[in-house]
Amino acid sequence: MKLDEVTISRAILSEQHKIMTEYLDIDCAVVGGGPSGITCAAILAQNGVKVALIEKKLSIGGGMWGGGMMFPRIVVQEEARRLLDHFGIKYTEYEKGYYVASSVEAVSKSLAAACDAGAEVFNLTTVEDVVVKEDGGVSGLVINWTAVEMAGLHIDPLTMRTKVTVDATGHDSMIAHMVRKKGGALEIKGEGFMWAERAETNILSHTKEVFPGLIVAGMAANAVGGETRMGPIFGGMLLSGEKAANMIIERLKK
Ligand code: 48H
Ligand code: FE2
Repeated sequence: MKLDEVTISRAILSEQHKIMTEYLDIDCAVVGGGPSGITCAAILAQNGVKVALIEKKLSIGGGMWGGGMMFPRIVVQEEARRLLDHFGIKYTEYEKGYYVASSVEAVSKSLAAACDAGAEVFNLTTVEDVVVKEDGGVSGLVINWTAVEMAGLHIDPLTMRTKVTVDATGHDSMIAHMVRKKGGALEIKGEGFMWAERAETNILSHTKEVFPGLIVAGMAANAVGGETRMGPIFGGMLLSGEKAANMIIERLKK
């Protein structure tokens, strides 16, 4: 077949324009494409929720790619093994209840599941603010190209409307900080020292709506909740993403 460069360009622009326009109004935005955000977006999409996974970096995966200290392996405990199975991620049992998986496979397969189910991924996109109107809850996100932020250019953003937003931005809990900075009634307690068992035990109780329309998941949940960190055990991230998704599915049914 004959190839035309301009047709290639037009195909990209036309398709992405269609998708972006369609996704300006969605059920749920998951901000942050780390393990908790991917899991959340995958389960939402698998349940028919119109969900955008927004990631500021080029690649999705957040802190999971690097495993523990760049050894590309993650540990997942018994309680979360079913989520490895759910995504078809292979693992070996190191000791009773300690499962070891490839971090690269874990990112790839969970992300593939999210894409297969219809989650739309917006990478290279930074959430720089939230929309809060008279009802007092988060009802939208203010987005811009990450490249604009990196270049320090003063270019105004665009906005998308959401019924619910998930802050899955990891240690920095960026969305919660934005809400608080602008006077939202939201307490951010800050992340504690390393204590894996405590962090993994309590993460689900911190995975909750912390401000109307805003649910925190993954490391952001522990950072907002004043909880400890856990190092390269990822069961809590997967379970937290799943819990956030289930809360949203229930809410959208009402
Ligand atoms: C768009 C943004 C923005 C923004 C940030 O850090 P993550 O992997 O997050 P989690 O919570 O799913 O997983 C945490 C895990 O990776 C980890 O660090 C663990 C378990 N640590 C334990 C320990 O002891 O250290 O991913 C968050 C993602 C990243 O990819 C960011 O680039 C992205 O969010 N992000 N995306 N707009 N404003 N801010
Ligand atoms: Fe971390």
